[in-house]
Amino acid sequence: MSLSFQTSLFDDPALLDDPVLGATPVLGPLGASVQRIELGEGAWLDLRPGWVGHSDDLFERLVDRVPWQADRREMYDRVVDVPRLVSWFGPRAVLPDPVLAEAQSALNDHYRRPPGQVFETAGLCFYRTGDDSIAWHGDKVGKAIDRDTMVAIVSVGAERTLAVRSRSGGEVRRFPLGHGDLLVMGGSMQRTHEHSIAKTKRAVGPRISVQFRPDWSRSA
Ligand SMILES: O=C(O)CCC(=O)C(=O)O
Repeated sequence: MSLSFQTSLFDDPALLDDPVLGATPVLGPLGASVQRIELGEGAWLDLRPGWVGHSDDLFERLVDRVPWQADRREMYDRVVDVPRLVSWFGPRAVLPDPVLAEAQSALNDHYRRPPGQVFETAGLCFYRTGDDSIAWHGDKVGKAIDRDTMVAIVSVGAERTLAVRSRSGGEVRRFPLGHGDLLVMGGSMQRTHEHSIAKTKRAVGPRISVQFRPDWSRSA
């Protein structure tokens, strides 16, 4: 599959090193380049723009290599279709590009995850057009809803906006994500806040989001 989108300003075409696979995606450092945003109620976000270099090449690889499936999600008492494609890689699964395994390991090192909270699954979502979206929700899998946890999102392809709001009301904050950006949701975020990717009528290109999570089904 080949899709066109505006390439990242961080991806230097002169560095393309394989006519088929393109340049090898690479990770930048974390450390001081990560910006913490406190959201209140114990929730926080970390942002690291452009963490993955050659992210457009990673996007193309994931489009081709990942076994994409239609998404369905429990909403109240029903299971409904969600407009986007998904693929899930459980603990010890071989991830669809080596840079994703490097990213998972770098995140575990940077955040020093305790037992039961180590990033070990990867959920991939493919937003093909501005019609693909995910409604307001907090991640509530397994037993993690009653404790602090972390979800790390790497975005490649075109920019889409992740919106965040407190469950108790107040302002909606918007974070444009794409082209190799990293966003990490932490603290109480999945209990006290919700997030979404809204549909847009703007002519946006396709985006893939990679979400690293603990294996919440095994969290003690
Ligand atoms: O697309 C994203 O980056 C967010 C996806 C998300 O919130 C989810 O799948 O639960």
